Amino acid sequence: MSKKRALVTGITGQDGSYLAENLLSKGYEVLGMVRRTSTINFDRIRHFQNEVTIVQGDLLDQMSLLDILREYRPEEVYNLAAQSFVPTSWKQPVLTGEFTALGVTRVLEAIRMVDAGIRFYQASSSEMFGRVQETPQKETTPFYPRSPYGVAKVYGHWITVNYRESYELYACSGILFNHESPRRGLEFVTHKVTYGAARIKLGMAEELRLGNLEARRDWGYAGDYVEAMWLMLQQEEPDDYVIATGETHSVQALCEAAFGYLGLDWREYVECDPQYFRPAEVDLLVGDASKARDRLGWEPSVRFEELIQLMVDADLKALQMDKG
Ligand code: NAP
Ligand code: F7E
Repeated sequence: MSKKRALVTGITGQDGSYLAENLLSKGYEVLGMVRRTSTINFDRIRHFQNEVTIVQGDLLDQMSLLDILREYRPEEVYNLAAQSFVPTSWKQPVLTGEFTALGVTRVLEAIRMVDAGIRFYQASSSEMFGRVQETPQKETTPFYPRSPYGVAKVYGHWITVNYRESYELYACSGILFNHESPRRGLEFVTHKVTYGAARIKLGMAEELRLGNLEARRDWGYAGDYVEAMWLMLQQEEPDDYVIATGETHSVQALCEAAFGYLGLDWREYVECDPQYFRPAEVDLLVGDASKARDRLGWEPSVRFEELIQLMVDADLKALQMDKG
């Protein structure tokens, strides 16, 4: 039997790297879309780079997406590429809209034109709930985004639903709450804290400057969340699902967990810095993933404390290796 073929946009990102590994372990042939950069940024995929086919394309470039689908004819497309950092979306709102919103339409148009049988996953986000209209948030909770990123993701979600309803595409929107790992970008708060605490522990830094310590998030493990993406594309009917742990913790609790694990008191090292506060904040997110549990059989396997500890351990190890 021939292998199933999947295209992953954003393969060089956190989720793309875990999803590609996950698909390879299931026997898939994996195509990874990368955009042109002057220096190759394959840090997250280097260890399995030879097992995937790298194809060049960009969410800004419709022809490149059409060409990839025409040439490789994947059965599944996972659209993970985006401008994903919320603060940058205020600095570059138009570019964020081009990548994170219109980019989704470009992928869907390419699917519609090349093969409407291709199954499509869209990386939607809990940031769409923004100023939350109910708690916990589930698939039916109304959206109220609070950043240009959140607004762009609402567009991406609805265009996915619209193409499903207009053209009968098998298109799913996965509404994923924050998920983290040692491969998370260092600018996101979990990794900023675990890396910062590890540097302080090793005597490489003296303080850590953060923004709003009161914001609360539902943090899960990226490795668990990519399995949910795959499960969504294996059902009889396409649908939308919230993926979350159902627990919420503040940024302060994150500091307590990371510094505490290293035997440090976070209050001695963390400074609040106004530059990290946002023009509009998402104060509280906590998801209800019971639909995913009931229909996909999906459950998170890593809880908050364990997640933070595995990230601290990975940062300590990497920093010690750097030190020689
Ligand atoms: P990430 O680490 O920031 O990765 C983003 C990926 O998108 C990178 O591979 C990046 O390529 C690529 N990309 C950006 N612009 C592109 C363009 N114009 N054309 C082609 N590729 C482009 O993000 P992540 O954490 O893995 O998240 C994956 C997806 O899930 C994103 O859509 C994000 O918005 C969404 N999401 C994430 C979370 C979360 O908690 N992680 C939660 C909900 C939704 P370069 O390496 O070249 O920059
Ligand atoms: O912020 C607060 C900040 O940048 C979390 C993306 O993957 O998840 C991510 O978006 C919270 C916010 O993630 C700092 O104000 C305090 O309330 O780690 P973050 P995010 O904005 O929730 C969603 C689901 C996505 O879809 C996005 O793509 O932490 N915070 N101090 C800080 N945040 C940062 N980054 N840096 C600080 O110093």
